[in-house]
Amino acid sequence: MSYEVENSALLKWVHDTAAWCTPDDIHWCDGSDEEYDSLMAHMTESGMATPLQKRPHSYLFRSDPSDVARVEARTFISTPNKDDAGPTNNWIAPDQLKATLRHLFHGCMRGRTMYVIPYSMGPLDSPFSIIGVEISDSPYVVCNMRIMTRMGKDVIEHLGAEGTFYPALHSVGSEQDVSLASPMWPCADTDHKYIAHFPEERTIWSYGSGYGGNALLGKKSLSLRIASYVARQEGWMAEHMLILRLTNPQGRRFHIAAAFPSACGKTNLAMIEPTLPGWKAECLGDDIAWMMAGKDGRLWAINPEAGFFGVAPGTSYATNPAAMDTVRRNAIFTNCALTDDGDVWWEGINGSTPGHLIDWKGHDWTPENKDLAAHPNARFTAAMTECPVLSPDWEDPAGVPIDIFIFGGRRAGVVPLVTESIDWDHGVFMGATAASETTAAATGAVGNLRRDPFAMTPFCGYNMADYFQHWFDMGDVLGDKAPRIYYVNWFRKSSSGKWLWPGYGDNSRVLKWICERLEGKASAVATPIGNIPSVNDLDMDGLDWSHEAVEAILRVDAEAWKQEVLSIEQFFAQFGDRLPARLRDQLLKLAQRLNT
Ligand code: SAT
Ligand code: MN
Repeated sequence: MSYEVENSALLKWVHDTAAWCTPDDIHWCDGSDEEYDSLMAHMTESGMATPLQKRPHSYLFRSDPSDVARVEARTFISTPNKDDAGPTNNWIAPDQLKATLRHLFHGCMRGRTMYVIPYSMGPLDSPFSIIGVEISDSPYVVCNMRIMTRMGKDVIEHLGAEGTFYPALHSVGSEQDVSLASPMWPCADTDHKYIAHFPEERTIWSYGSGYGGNALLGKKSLSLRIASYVARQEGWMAEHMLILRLTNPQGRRFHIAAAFPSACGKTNLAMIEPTLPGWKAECLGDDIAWMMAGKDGRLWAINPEAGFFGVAPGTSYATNPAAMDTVRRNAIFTNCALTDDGDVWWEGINGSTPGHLIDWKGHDWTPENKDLAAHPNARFTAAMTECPVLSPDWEDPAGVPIDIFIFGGRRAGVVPLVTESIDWDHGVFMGATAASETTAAATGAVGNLRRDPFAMTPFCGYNMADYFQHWFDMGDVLGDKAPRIYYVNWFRKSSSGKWLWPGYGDNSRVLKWICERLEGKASAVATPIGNIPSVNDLDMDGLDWSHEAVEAILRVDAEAWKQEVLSIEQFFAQFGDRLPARLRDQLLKLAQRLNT
């Protein structure tokens, strides 16, 4: 140990866990450059990591082909009472789940080193911040946690003798369970994977996966699942949202928090480079927002993370130049393809397709190959500080005051480009009924429509109906200082299947309309589903567009929305009596507006 640990609760937990998981060694992480480099050197030696000749201080990893995304079917919210986990979560009683896991974790670290990873979600000096300690037998996890969180010695110092921490235990699986999987990227087969959360104890146990949200437990597990549970108890919010600052040509700042399901463009919007002259965007976060009412009555937000874990495919200098610059150095890539001259490559990176690659499974690949060279959920890990459009205030311990909430998802039809909520309750209804076609970020079929309220379905650590109520309660607290709520859909298609909206930097046109609504400058048309810009309200300067095309993307089809009402009714039914009356009331009002 390169530092003194005085926290007896931590020492005891580490000692007990070692006795149970029986690692060969224990390594207390200090978070230093030397530690990172030495772990990378070891992983390079063992063949797990490939240093990239073309990108300074960057490495490529390939997962086992079965361990490429979050496993929602194996993710559990283990509250004593099943109803407290609710119908959208998998549940096993804590005693039973712990018994199963005790057995699996028993001796599981034999032959490996156990890493103790102290980390802080949020800047150490922020009242928002939470200290976690992850125990893991994966050096890949250590290196990713170093980028994604504030990790190491400073956290131990801050914790002191008496401080409390949220414990998270992670193993890629015992030798017995991983024997069939690739030795380079150990993981257990699907039936033995468990991403288990015990919200009452603020504890996480994750077994059998080394991938992303399954293994980097500060992210989805602590900062969303456990934090959302705690936030409700304590009266704050933990949301699956990017944070963005937009400054208009007159210098007025707007802070936006936006929720979209995984792999629906949060990172792109978080790093948007507006195509509208005079508008400036700064990134504060791309995945998670923790928010509290401040003394001034407004809602203040921080990003608890210190890095990006973004989807690589589709990222290019055309779609997200800031992300491309963010990963030029000091990055980790997972399941991207490798070029012959030692760079990473993925579908949609633009430029000519190389004549030869090593694909994400480690096989030779040529353009004739029908398989994708990079996995569609291939990822990059990069520090926030590498981002060229990072806001200088990204680490402000007080956070930033949120003016605007945006919800959205992928919808080929029905949902217009942008809709303004009528009031807070209607905005909560919009968030609660958000729907999206599924992506590769979770295992399972891609392209199916699912309701994903507030983009929190896989991340809410308690009954979603209570979560809806929490949103109403927060609205009551914030009153007229509450952010205004919008719903966007960048993904609407024409009947011939073409995208109707250019997206990316041109999304600034929609953001401009939203900001001007807040200023009382822009007009809107009231429709049964909310307020929508008329064609002339959107700034289309410099775009090659037709009146009909913009009309098509703003169209509200009442008949399609009547079908939507039926589907929402069905979706709400699963929550039974626990569904807030205010949501039922919103559905009724929508149906009435559509029928008149
Ligand atoms: O793998 S993660 O859960 O971290 C990424 C995501 O699905 O959003
Ligand atoms: Mn996410």
